[in-house]
Amino acid sequence: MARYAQVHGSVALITLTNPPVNALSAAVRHGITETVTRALRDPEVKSVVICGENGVFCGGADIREFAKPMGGPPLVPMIAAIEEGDKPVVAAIEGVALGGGLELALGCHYRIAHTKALVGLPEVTLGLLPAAGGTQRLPRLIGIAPALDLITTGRHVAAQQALKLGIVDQVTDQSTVDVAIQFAKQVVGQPLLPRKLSTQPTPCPPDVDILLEEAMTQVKRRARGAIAPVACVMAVRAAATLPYRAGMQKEQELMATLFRSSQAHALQYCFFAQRAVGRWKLSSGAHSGNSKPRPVSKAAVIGLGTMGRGITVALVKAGIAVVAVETSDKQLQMGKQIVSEMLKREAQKRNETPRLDLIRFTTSMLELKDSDLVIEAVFEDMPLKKQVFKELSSVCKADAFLCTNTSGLDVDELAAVTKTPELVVGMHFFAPAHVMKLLEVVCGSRSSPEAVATAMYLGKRLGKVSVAVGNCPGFVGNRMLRPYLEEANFLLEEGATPELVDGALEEFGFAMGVFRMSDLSGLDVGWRIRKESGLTGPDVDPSDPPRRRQGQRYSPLPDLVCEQGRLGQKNGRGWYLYDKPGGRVATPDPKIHQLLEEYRLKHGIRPRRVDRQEVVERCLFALINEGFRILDDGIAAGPEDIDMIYVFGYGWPRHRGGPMFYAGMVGLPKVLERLEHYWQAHPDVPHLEPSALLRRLVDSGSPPIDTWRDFLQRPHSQL
Ligand code: 3H9
Repeated sequence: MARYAQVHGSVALITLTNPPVNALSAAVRHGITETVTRALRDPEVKSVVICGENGVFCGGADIREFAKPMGGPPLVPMIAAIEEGDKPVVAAIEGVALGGGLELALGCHYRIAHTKALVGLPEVTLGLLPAAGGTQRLPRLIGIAPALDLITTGRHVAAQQALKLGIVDQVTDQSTVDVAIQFAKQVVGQPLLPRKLSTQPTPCPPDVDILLEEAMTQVKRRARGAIAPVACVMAVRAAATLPYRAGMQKEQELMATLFRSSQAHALQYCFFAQRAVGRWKLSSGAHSGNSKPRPVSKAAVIGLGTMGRGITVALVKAGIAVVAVETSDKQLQMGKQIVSEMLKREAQKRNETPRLDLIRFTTSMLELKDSDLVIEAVFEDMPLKKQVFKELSSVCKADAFLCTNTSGLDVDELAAVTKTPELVVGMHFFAPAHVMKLLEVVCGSRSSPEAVATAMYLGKRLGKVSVAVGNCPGFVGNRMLRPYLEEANFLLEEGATPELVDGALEEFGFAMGVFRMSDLSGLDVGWRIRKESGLTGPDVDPSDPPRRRQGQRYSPLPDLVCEQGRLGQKNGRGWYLYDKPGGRVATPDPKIHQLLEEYRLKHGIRPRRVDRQEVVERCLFALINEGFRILDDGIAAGPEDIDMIYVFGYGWPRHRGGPMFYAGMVGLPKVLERLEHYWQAHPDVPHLEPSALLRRLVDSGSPPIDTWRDFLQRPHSQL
């Protein structure tokens, strides 16, 4: 796990060997301890170089070992032994030096990095802090402010930037190991004490207390309830105010608390779930391992509305040529102007030239004849989409993939109007499509494994977390959103206000509560869908009472709000009042409170006090319950898929792991009991009826989430 070699007579070369990222497993730590001891003892060895196999220095502690009892030598004394030794040790950093990997490098006396290397302390993203001396050595090396930035955000820093910050001593585009070996020979005999970071004072500006206080305020505001960023600031404060040993003591204490926290478990679950969703599997037996994607060098986007523009920008950013189609010259010019501005802004951020040359804007569908893959992003209207797909089927080459960016319409119905239904697949992007990380890849009943593989791979190229889902109304994300929104409306009827509901959900960790989110998306979107489904408007069954539709409870409140011309942020009035049309500053609106009071009076509802716990339980347990149904229906392969959809597409707080993980944390019996309770109180709300899968899991003793797949009964799997 750590290879030892003696090179050029006097340099010991220690190579970490634990593919793919040389994580510091017990065996690797054992290997390092043994080889370093050997190098320090060998009189022939004058200096040491530590590097990693296969062009990767080290990805940090082995996260898979966190769930097991600790074995092997601990990191802190291992790194201390390297630093305390009397021979210079040089870290040769290729690929990445992250977390414990960078902490190991900070314990070395010198650091040489390859130009393409990345360094960072991402522990905070796993609910932890750098607890192998990172919070104490990094501030001593680069100062409090930059160390706070790196440790509290966990961001990766490219080699040149690391050089500027003083994290590395030299950057090379040659063989890093060769350069490090030469360097190691040259520094023999030079004083080592100034290179031992633990012996150095932390450089502190005179206003360090203010700096730390401001950092704490900022971190708390951004953290949305996550505890690790707060602990990171406390640990850096210790580096600024305490001697090294006492600082290390504080680092250990804080780590012990974090390590046991449910947030750390949730964030580590997310780390693995994010990677697991890439390994998709269909009930036909096709999976990511046996289905090859086809290359996409030329794509097309139909429709340059909000979604089409974002998708075009995402494709161009990935270096893919795009034909962008609109129906009229006017629409085309408008789309072209906005896309160009978006691309310029994006390029400016990255200090690059905008690749406008990659896009061909046209009103002619005939220009699609050599596109490898087309993404339709027209208005969410089935007859219109069908017409587009018919046309695509006749103008595109026979093997072109035809994708629809629908947020919930039937992919099979669209596929049925084409000559190649096996090449039709859904690609559900989230707005803004060039920013949001989630892509739902909707597998129709006739989508070929190659079509699914290509859409999944394209998503990866666009930097998305792609999740394969089955075809049903709303797919996974929007299907689960429906009970969530409905419960929020029912709570308003019963006595809550938009700000109470949003406050509870934001306190839970959502970036935005349900009503602020609806205002942002535009209230007319849902209104149109409700009209089309006969829930409101002229098609409503006249025998339905006002608060009942299609045999179940219905709240017409969102329709009333729209009828008053309140469409959300875009016209400055929705569930809240905004500073201006398109403005973002939301204030509670007395007119909404009045509307609620009149509504309750009209319908004879006596308002009652709704507390925050009820908001969280009613909204989130209803959403989770639908998640269990989705699993049983075979619309999502496993709970990880649902969780990643919610974390990356719907603002679910990552430190709570996603809805299904959260259900496990709360305890499935409790979720079941609360759903039973609310269903009894509201028997006309079918989504509160506990799902069969939830009951089966509870009956089976509430097994851990990684075994839930064994309990799925999927006679009609859609995947
Ligand atoms: C830490 O260091 C605590 C310390 O302060 C000490 C405290 C005492 N462990 O992402 P990829 C696996 S905490 C175990 O697809 P890429 C990963 O699961 C750690 N496994 O590749 C995947 O497995 P699979 C701080 C790990 O090239 C495979 O490697 N470090 C680890 O896109 C490939 O990964 C971090 O937070 C690990 N540390 O990205 C860094 N890292 O094939 C976490 C990766 O079975 N890692 N795996 O799905 C990363 O950010 C990325 O993996 C990295 C490579 C950038 C390294």
